[in-house]
Amino acid sequence: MPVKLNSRDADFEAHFVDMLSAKREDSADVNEVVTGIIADVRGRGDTALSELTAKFDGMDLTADQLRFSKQEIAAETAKVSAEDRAALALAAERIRAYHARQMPEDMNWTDPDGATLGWRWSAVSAAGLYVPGGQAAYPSSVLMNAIPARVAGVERLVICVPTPNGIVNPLVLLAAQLAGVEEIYRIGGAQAIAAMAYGTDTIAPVDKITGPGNAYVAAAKRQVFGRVGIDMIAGPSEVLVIAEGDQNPDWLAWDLLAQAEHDADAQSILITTDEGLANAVAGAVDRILPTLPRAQIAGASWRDYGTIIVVRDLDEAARLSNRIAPEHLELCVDDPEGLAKKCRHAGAIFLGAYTPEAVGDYVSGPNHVLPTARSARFSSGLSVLDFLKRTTMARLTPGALAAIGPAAVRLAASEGLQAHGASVNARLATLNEREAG
Ligand code: HSO
Ligand code: ZN
Repeated sequence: MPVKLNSRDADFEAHFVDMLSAKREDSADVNEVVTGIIADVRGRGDTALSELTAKFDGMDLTADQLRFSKQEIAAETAKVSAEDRAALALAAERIRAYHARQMPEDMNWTDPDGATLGWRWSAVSAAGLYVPGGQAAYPSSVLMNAIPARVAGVERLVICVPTPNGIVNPLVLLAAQLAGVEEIYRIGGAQAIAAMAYGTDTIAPVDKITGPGNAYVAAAKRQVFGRVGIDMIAGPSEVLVIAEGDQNPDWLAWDLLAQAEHDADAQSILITTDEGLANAVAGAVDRILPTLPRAQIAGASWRDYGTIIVVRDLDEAARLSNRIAPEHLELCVDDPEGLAKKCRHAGAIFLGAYTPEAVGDYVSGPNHVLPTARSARFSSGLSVLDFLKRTTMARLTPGALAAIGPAAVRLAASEGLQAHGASVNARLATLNEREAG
């Protein structure tokens, strides 16, 4: 049974804290296995990749078969219906347009001391995108990872996707094609992450690895971090819906179930000011749930983590929402913009009854790779910034060095760093001589 809470109840705070601190994922400790796999790929390269792919994915591949050929990609993508292709193309274009607006500008100014300062953005040279195989292979996630990289200006993009027993999702390959990715390898797991981080004879290493994966992939991303950049380690997905009494209970039930069907560890929460609506939504979920093909997954999520909270007013809803810091926040209220101003900690906000999260998962444009497990308190969803880095710039005129250099000399002396001070002083001395002469 989902948890039902009322903020007027005396024990509400204790129950709410329980809900916040509930651990939703018992991620297996796979660190040792992953360390072994990474060492193996570093040591034996493509030979290890072929062996591990035979072992885990039941595929016997020689090194030159690890990469999908142009002909294979063409043959697979040709299987996609015109309707699916058009839908994916619309999604790709909308995601591209949204992310194009995220590109930050370089800055440059001259301060009163005569120092010209600024910073410049540049893209990482090569990025690797991990795409899970099987059921969790979402073509939409390929677009959400690859398009921001492209928009940022990443020159080389690589995809690794396992094909257990040869099973390929043609839509994944089409999404890659729409995002302009041609370098695709049929490898998965920790071995794919190791290959992208360290490189093999066949796969040149990348600088940044993004994309979701199972416990092995997550552990591998953690272990190669530092050698390469990574995006984030995503936990199970969550939605918080805040609704007023006049909302359609069926619509809200579908929204909660859309989240629940992702994963038995996913969490769907409804906060409402109206007890009647709370009951109506709970009833609608119970009615709809058994009809879903993924009823088992959604049912487990709703039973174990589903939560309905009745609150006094929307201010209280916003305060609770900020404590939850949900990955997705739907505001099904009359003044969603007004309420959104009070909701600071959320990965993505969906305003109004006609903006279900599902539209954001695919086609609205913002990224669907978002901070989970309350990490929206301090982090953001995937964006072009994840594929860019900043280089700071400074140029001093002789006058600027004369003005601020002496302070550097002082600080160098206080840190006991003689050469630092001398490097500035040598120049100041020349300037003084020039002035004297
Ligand atoms: N809601 C998921 C993304 C997704 N939904 C992909 C459908 N496909 C995490 O934001
Ligand atoms: Zn989704």
